[in-house]
Amino acid sequence: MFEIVTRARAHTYTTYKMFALSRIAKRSSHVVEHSRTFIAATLPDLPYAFSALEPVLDGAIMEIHHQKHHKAYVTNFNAAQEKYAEAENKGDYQTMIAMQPALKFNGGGHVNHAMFWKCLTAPKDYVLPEGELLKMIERDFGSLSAMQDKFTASTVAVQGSGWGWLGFNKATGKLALTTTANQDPCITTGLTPLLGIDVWEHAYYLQYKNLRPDYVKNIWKIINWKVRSIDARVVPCNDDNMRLTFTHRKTLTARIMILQSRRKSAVILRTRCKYYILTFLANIR
Ligand code: MN3
Repeated sequence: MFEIVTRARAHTYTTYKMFALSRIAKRSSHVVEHSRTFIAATLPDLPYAFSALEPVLDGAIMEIHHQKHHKAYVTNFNAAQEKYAEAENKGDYQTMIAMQPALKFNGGGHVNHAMFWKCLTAPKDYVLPEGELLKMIERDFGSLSAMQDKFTASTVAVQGSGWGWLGFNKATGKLALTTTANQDPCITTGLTPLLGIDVWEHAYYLQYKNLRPDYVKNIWKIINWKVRSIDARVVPCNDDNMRLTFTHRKTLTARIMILQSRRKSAVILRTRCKYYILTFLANIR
């Protein structure tokens, strides 16, 4: 899904299939030269045909939304990343700071849409949420329909362009609803996103015109609850997956280290006991 573009001072480009951000420093006699790499975003394929979501969402909307809008966010995000990398390479802090809005807007546009496509499914494949997620929805909102009503009301009320979200609050262990303006990702509110609905006019206007409430009410018929599970709380269907997997790995490593140190302590204790017993036996002889 990603490829890394490495920009070196010599203006040579090399592409690696890697998943990590890295920095290589080369020393010469007078200068420290940095080659900055960044993860170039790529437009993901839709997991269904453009027309698969009809009659809730027209194929024409899906095609333009994915091929034009999402693609533009990807292109502009990569251009911003490259410009940022160049500025960082030169220690040009003014430009680095000035690039933040472009990174947030276009990067947000990319991650939000990449998640949005996965949140939808063909009407024929629709199934209700179940298991741990349903239990959490019922615990935190009373019922699925109560959550949907609250979500619809807050999302329809977004002023201008933005997104409605169902997220998980790691601090409280509860689900929560929120909205964001423009392309601000859900994570900027402190919630881990589980479900996002795009209420930019480009997402519905061709079909629903000015009737945003009808669009949001109808979209519940094509929400893909199948990918939600207990894991949805910690593994949302977006690019956070890698970071969270890394967190899991770190936790696992920490647990192994504790176990190893306990085992080591036990061995030391056994050795010491043996030593004391032998010393004691030697003394009484
Ligand atoms: Mn959109």
